[in-house]
Amino acid sequence: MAHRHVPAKKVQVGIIGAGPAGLLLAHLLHLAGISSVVIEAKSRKYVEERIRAGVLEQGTVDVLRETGIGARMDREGLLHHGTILKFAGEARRIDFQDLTGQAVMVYGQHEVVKDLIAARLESGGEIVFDVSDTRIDGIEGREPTVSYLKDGARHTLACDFVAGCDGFHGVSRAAIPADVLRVYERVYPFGWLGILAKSPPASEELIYANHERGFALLSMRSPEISRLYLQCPPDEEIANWPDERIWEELQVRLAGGEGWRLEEGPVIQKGVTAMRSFVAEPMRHGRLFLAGDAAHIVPPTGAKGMNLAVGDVRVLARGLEAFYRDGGEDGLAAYSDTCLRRIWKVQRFSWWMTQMLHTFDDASPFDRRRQLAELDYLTTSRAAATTLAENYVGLPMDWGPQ
Ligand code: FAS
Ligand code: PHB
Repeated sequence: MAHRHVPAKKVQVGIIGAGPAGLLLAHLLHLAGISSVVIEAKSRKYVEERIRAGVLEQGTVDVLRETGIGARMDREGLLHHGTILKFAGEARRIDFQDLTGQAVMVYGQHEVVKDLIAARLESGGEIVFDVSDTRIDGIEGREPTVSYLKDGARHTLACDFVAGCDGFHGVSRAAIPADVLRVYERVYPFGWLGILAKSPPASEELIYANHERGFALLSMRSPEISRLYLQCPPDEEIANWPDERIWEELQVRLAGGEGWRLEEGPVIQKGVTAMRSFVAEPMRHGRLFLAGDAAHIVPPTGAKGMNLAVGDVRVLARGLEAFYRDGGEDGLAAYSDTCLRRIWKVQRFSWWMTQMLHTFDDASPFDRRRQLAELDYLTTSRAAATTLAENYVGLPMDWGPQ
């Protein structure tokens, strides 16, 4: 069906995706006086209610505060100075503050998204929700375009640059020629069943549990709302898990044998997330830059997905700022390599946390005892605990050449 074409709109950066990556990039560019338009396939309500990540590392907290987006996070977020590992009937704490002098903030990704959308709209930013048939053209030239359908018409953004912030299932990654793109992937033999429940978290800090029946995680969104996960088969049907069964399994796996109990409550959201490690290289092709889940996925065990997306766009915003300020292209030229140095270190950490905390059907008795010995070593050696802590609170930013 032919659609009416709306005359192209000139914008410096066309951003695809209103997740943390796209929204933060638009905000950072605005502060630098660089124009952008964000286009988003879903509705505003959908993206603001989509429950995903929960832990902000120090660098993410810093950039939100430094750019005027941190007020509600500081009011409503929960500052955590450590985390608890439960295994072999024991509970042992990793003290981030003592080991690194830093902490993490527990504040839902959907809350960050709400704050970023509000800030963009308040400062006159343009976010086009409910678009379809997004297309990217001309990225190997100097005048790429992004076009999309909205209200029965095809709209076109004439850009200098395109930021592909459209997540794992977006269209941006496919715009890089197949003979240029390299993909690295590991798919795990399990997933996470996650619930959001109206029940006070039974611990002030997160609990990561390695139990013989499988991994479990106690997290939270507020003093009234718990966020809990348990390891399940990767293709698990949520229908197999009535609330009673979920709570019963969580009680066993998180109690760690010490008789400790969760306070149960109404489950207000539940779902199964598959788990993979994924990296697409390079993250730039011509005038297209990939950022966030469009370029990489980590298993959520290390609480890194959103934080990596934030790191990408901080580097990209700096490179674009230098380009528009004095024509410098070093930052943009190094963007992919700069981000990938951090991404691969975070991939390692996320894989390491996942292999250490989950049960594997093909694990031998030796593997099982070795896994428990690693947790014992990690929680009795300051050097070993420091490696977990420094990765969990976030490695120092690597800005690359400026
Ligand atoms: P996002 O996927 O957040 O945003 C991309 C946006 O692009 C979406 O809004 C999408 O609708 C839009 N889009 C896609 N195609 C488009 C198109 N063609 N045109 C226009 N718009 C398009 N991370 C953690 O750290 N901890 C967790 O517990 C955790 N849980 C997760 C659970 C699930 C189910 C998923 C999928 C991810 C989870 N993550 C978690 C990772 C998650 O937080 C991501 O890392 C984070 O959302 C990355 O942000 P973005 O790169 O902005 O991508
Ligand atoms: C969450 O609160 O959703 C969360 C916290 C830590 C993780 C993963 C998810 O490692």
